Amino acid sequence: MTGETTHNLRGDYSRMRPDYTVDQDWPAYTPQEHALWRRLYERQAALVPKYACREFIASLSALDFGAAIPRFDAVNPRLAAATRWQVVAVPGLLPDAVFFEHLANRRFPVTVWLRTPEEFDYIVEPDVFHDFFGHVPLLFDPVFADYLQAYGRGGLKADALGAIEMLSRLYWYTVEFGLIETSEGLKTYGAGILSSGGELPHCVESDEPNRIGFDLLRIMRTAYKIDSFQETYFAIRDFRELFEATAPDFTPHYAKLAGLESHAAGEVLSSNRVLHRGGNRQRPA
Ligand code: HBI
Ligand code: FE
Repeated sequence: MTGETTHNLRGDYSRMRPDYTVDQDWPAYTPQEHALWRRLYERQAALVPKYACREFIASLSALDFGAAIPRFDAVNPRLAAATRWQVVAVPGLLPDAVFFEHLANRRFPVTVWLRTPEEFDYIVEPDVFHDFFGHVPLLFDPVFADYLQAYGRGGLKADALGAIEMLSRLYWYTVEFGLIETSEGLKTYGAGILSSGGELPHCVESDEPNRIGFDLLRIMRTAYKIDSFQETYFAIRDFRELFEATAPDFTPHYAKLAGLESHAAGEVLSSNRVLHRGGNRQRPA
């Protein structure tokens, strides 16, 4: 998740347009890639009914894209009709400002390449499976869709204020790894979880991680791990809470947070609304 350079990234950035978009070139996917997509999809679709929020489940079954890598131009008319969002094809991770500019204009960048079979269980950079399976279904929810656009606008502003890190944490702990409290128990709406075979059960069933009520400033002060399951998850009550908490201008928040030390990823504070305190963690003697 870095903006400045693209050279160690895996995609082909040589043929993109100035806004980093490319053509999906759907005919170029191989039968092996479509077969790998089906395997990835089947595993996740089997887990989703138990662990995903109902908005995700409803979209996923309506979209029905399990048979092959989806064509972005086939989903776009439906997405436009539902929430006026669009999917655009990109080579991979984008510089922060480019990413935010797309979100602010209701365009979600989806990586075109698919992981290798060796990366079935785990991949570092987002690929088409993570981006499409994890992110696209919730773009059909009107409140979540508005949140993501507001996030993009906030990102452009944060860029100018030197506050990208705080905003990246918000993205991480909501869009990628967020939980939601429902009458049927804790579920997830985070794309990083929804596209992961291991983290989907782990996030709500494991004793190990902390699960804490959503708290905007607390999240913006909290470091995160990119190479392991999360040590702490934050739960919203609904997408409205998320949208409303993040609607005001963050400028005063950034000023307040600037002088403060970060919280470690696994820390629990007395001010937190603790839903579950993680166990099995090594504690200092
Ligand atoms: N680019 N394609 C893509 N996908 C992301 O999720 C992404 C990105 N660039 C930057 C980025 N995420 C992070 O900085 C977020 O915190 C905003
Ligand atoms: Fe993602």
